[in-house]
Amino acid sequence: MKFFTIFYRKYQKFSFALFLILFSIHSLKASTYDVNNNGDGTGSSTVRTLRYCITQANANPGADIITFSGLGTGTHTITLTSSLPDITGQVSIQGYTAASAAQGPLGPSSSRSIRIQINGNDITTHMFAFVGGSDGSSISGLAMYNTKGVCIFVPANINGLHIWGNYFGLLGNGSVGATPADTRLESSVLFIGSTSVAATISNLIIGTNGDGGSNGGTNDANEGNVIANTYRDAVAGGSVNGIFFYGDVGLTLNNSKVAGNYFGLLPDGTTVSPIGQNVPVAEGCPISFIGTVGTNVTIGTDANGISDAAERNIISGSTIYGIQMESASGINIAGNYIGTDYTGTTAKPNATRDGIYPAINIQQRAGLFAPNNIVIGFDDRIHTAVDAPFVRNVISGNGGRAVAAATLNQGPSSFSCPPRRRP
Ligand SMILES: [Ca+2]
Ligand SMILES: [Ca+2]
Ligand SMILES: [Ca+2]
Repeated sequence: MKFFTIFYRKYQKFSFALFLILFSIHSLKASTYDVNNNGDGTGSSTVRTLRYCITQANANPGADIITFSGLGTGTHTITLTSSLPDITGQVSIQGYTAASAAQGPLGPSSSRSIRIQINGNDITTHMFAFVGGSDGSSISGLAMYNTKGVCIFVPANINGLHIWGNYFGLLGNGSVGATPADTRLESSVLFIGSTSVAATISNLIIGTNGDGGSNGGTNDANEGNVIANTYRDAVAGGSVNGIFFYGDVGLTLNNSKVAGNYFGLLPDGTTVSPIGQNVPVAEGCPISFIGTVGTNVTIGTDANGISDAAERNIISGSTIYGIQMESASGINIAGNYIGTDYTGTTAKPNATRDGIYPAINIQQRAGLFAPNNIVIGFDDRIHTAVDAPFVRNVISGNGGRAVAAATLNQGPSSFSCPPRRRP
């Protein structure tokens, strides 16, 4: 009898411990919030707007998932009335869960179908913001357009954000619509960094993450974003870049990459929808760095033997630079097509405005020095001879020179330095 009493007590303790473990696992279990209403109201547990689902995910401890299956078949437009709530916890926003949506690679035979459209409705603030606490989040399968504010704002110290398989400046069907002015983006599209405090951002992946197989299969080829159809309004001013790494007050960027995206082209990889068009002064390019201190930052391929071709960015159709680096360091630019279509053989020029801008511009801003340490193509410190065919950029067909490096106040130079403007 004594034996059984001891056994029972032990078991009781064990079962209580098990209960505590299970309880704590349950309380941190990822919850899924399924959008079933395309309005922009506060919503409720039965009228689940995107705004409601973000609020719920923020309030629920631990990682969560936001899906869109409750909207049913077809294409659904969520028209914003203001910025969505800041994202303060880990969340995976999964546009491809919409009933009629399909992932697909970019290029002329793309089978991609995006069915969730976020119409910015010309709001002048950001659509999404991933702020402190949102580490490890992702956002995919959305078409964001028609805004005077930033589409995705990343102003805080975060570790881990994957932005993949989205269209920016386009409808879900990959077009600019019948009236391109109704879909265009009039602010920098992805704004990485803060305008008020120094930020450290790590493991930011824009496009293909090059893992070969996460996100439900070997879908690196499906993870590229398209950023096109930007426009700088002469009155509103500001810099209208595709991706703006903004470190005017300090931006440290670690282990991050921009890979597998199209800039300035539609998803067919051929049709130009320019970045920075119609500008009275030069402002706006596909990728722009200011004051960014990078470590292991890659634009293009890492040449590690996994998905290296899928990691190529195509950077074309910019009215000025393709890539601008102003006081930036620690950046490898490898394996991209800059100034061509998806084949790398037909010109789709950058520097179309007046032909004096180089495709890649490197310069220092007075008072904001960064030791450049920028590699364009092959570097025997990080690549082997076998990598050479993959890390080679094609920089061709542009209106201006391929690469220029200069200090801001060094002159005379044959290219102009754009005036500094606030975002
Ligand atoms: Ca949460
Ligand atoms: Ca992947
Ligand atoms: Ca790779």
